Amino acid sequence: MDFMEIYHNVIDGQAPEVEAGVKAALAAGVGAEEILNNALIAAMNEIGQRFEAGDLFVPEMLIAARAMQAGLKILKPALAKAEVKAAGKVAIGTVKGDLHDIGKNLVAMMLEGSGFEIMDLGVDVTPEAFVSAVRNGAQIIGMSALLTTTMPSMESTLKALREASLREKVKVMIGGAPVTQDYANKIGADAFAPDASSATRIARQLMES
Ligand code: B1M
Repeated sequence: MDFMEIYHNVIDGQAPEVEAGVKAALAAGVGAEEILNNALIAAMNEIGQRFEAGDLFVPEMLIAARAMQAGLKILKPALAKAEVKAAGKVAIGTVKGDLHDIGKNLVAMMLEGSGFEIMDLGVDVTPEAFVSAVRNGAQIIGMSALLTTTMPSMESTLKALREASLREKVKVMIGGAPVTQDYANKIGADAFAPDASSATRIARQLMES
């Protein structure tokens, strides 16, 4: 399968064409994860590199992101082959000050697909909102950050959980492009996941630990 057409349509921000391309690829029997990795995520990586090089700016990045989201919407049912039994309750959000939600949505989608109940807290989520989610039954907190400047909010959330005496009641998983295992160790999170499929595997392990 040649993914270049979908790839270029994401970069050019052509949402209807991306939607049509993803539908056609699925109809031709191409796997959803293959489309995701080789067309959608690959295109966003290219966008990131061009942005860094100063070849494009925020508006172009935003329309490319919208085009990617349009493709993701079509992939969702194929990625989320829901299992019957709820594997656990996960409250997921992008941390305070950070508006990037594509990776967070992808992780939520994959978790949902592997049987987790998802409380999607959205973007720009304060430590207090994560704390409330634990009071409302979340067994795992999933925090996403795409900016080095917003990563410290993960540590603030852990502090808020300790101050509310809830830290022992919940597992905390973190992720996002600038986040690392070292950072997770440093701030005392229970786990780091580098991508959406490992997030699913790790969330299951956290429920068993
Ligand atoms: Co932004 N942006 N952006 N941006 N943006 C980055 C992150 C950047 C790396 C681009 C660059 O310079 N190369 C850079 C950050 C630099 C840094 O801090 N180190 C950057 C910047 C600087 C900014 C602004 C400050 C730009 C400005 O205004 N001057 C601004 C900040 C706004 C804010 O948040 N307050 C900004 C704005 C935006 C847009 C709004 C235009 C748009 C976001 C639209 C949206 O999300 N709805 C945007 C985009 C699209 C990007 C890039 C191009 C793509 C991000 C993306 O969606 N990737 C990005 C460059 C890049 O990362 N290549 C960039 C695809 C996605 C599937 O990957 O999110 O990494 P990712 O998620 C992965 C894993 O990380 C992991 O699983 C996912 C799937 O495998 N994962 C988890 C993510 N969360 C997880 C949670 C988990 C586990 C795993 O557990 C809970």
